Amino acid sequence: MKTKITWFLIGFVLSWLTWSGVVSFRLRPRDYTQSWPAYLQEETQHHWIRNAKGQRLGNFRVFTPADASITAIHIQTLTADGLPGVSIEDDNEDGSLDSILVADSAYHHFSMTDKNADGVFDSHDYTTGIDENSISYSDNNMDGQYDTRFCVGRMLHVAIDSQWYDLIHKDKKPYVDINGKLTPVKAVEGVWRILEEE
Ligand SMILES: [Ca+2]
Ligand SMILES: [Ca+2]
Repeated sequence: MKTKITWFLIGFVLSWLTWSGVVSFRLRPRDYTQSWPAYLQEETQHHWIRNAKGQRLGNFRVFTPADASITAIHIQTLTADGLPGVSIEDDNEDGSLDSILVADSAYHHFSMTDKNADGVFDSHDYTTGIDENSISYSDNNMDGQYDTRFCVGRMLHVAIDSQWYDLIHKDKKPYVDINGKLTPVKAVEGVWRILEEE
């Protein structure tokens, strides 16, 4: 989960903020990462933006993959950092759009994901920004209750019965501390529960 959220943050940065370097537009497909720092270019080896079509449409910049088999669109406003804006992608590469990310000019961003392409969202995330104090919250079953929260460089917190706990790993197994007692827990489709004694 930590990795997932870290990559969510990184993905946002890659997908979005670095596009602030994209200030000129050509209709022919091109690699929009060319003006990015080298480390970011390496991180985006397989991202469709490396071969994308960009165009200004009205008050927006619009990017789409040059490869028609890839399903994605990225819409920015005409500000230096492209925010506010919207990104819609096929994260699991099954041919269906399944991830919508909306970001505002203060770097708050919401994303919603339809993991099984049935047209119904399965999870959503809210991230408070991109600085080191930012927190990402995830509701992994769309019941209106966040199930995990993550601060960059800190522990993953999990919600059990509406109470937040630090997720502790011991002998490669997950636990939470409840009233001083190390209590085993498990995640079922991203929702954390106390592991019942067997
Ligand atoms: Ca779904
Ligand atoms: Ca939930």
